[in-house]
Amino acid sequence: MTNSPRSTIAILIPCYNEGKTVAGVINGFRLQLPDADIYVYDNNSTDNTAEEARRAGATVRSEKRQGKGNVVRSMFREVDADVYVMVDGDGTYPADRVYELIKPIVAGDADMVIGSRLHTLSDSHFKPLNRIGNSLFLFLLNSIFRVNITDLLSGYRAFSRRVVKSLPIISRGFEIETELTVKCLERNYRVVEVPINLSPRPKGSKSKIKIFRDGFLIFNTIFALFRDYKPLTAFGLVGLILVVSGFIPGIVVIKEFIATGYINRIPSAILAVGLVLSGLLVAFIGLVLHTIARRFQELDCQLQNLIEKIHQSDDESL
Ligand SMILES: Nc1nc2c(ncn2[C@@H]2O[C@H](COP(=O)(O)OP(=O)(O)O)[C@@H](O)[C@H]2O)c(=O)[nH]1
Ligand SMILES: [Mg+2]
Repeated sequence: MTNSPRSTIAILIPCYNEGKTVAGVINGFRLQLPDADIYVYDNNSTDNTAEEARRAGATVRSEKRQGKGNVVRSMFREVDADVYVMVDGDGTYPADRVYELIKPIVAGDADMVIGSRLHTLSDSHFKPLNRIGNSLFLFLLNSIFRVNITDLLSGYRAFSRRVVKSLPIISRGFEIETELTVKCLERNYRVVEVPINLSPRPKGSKSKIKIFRDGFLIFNTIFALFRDYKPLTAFGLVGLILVVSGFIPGIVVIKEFIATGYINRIPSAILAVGLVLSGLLVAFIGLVLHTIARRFQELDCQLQNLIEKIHQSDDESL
């Protein structure tokens, strides 16, 4: 590995009741990266996750606010390293692919590397419902944000310090992966995917995803990000639908007016005007939000440059 002597690596494992598998995950990563710092963030587990993790030699911290997003936020804030790897504590992700994951980050070629379970080169054990859900979200994401990601929800990722320390994340639960992906792409961070194979969870170990509740939250996150990051498209689309639906009663009224010179269908006329005006208003709001979002993007960019300059001058003065 082309790791510089100063590159420190942190393995972050968010855990909720993973007592059966967490030690295996820690040992797997220790074998691959003996010098890495391994952190397990225990989230009010009711089993022996914390003891198992401690016994396997990981640094165990506890996070009281339930939810993977809450845990990831605390991890990102508290842990200091140059390269970060995040992985599930359920033993489904292959530790021996970690080199492939961190290679682009260490080489400075990427800011986030996603271990993709759905890559054409992957051979993953997926439950059919999860596979369908994932493809549906991917289709939405790829069409809204015009990106080309093959796995939106993978929990096996590597990050540069820049992403970990500067990406503002607000998700509390399993929407975290969606948020990380979209925000990295929107900030123009370099996102790379590496194929990995997903193994099934061992018997007796349970997935924490609740398909409908978490599916709804992920949907919600995609739409919230759509609204916030692409307001002109989001509001423009709603505006267009309203204007077009205004034409349906409108055309009847216009035809009648052309034929008779009178407007007898007053309710239709009011409805048409109402729909067209609200459509225009919504589109106009989209335009205003778009301008504001652009200005914020510029500000964000300047802020990033400033932070980098400060870091550079800090490094030079050391
Ligand atoms: N800290 C924390 N970790 C969680 C929580 N829910 C799930 N996790 C962990 O997040 C990872 C992913 O969850 P998992 O159930 O494996 O989701 P799946 O991989 O999509 O089936 C696992 O390591 C879980 O232990 C939670 O509320 N808090
Ligand atoms: Mg998992």
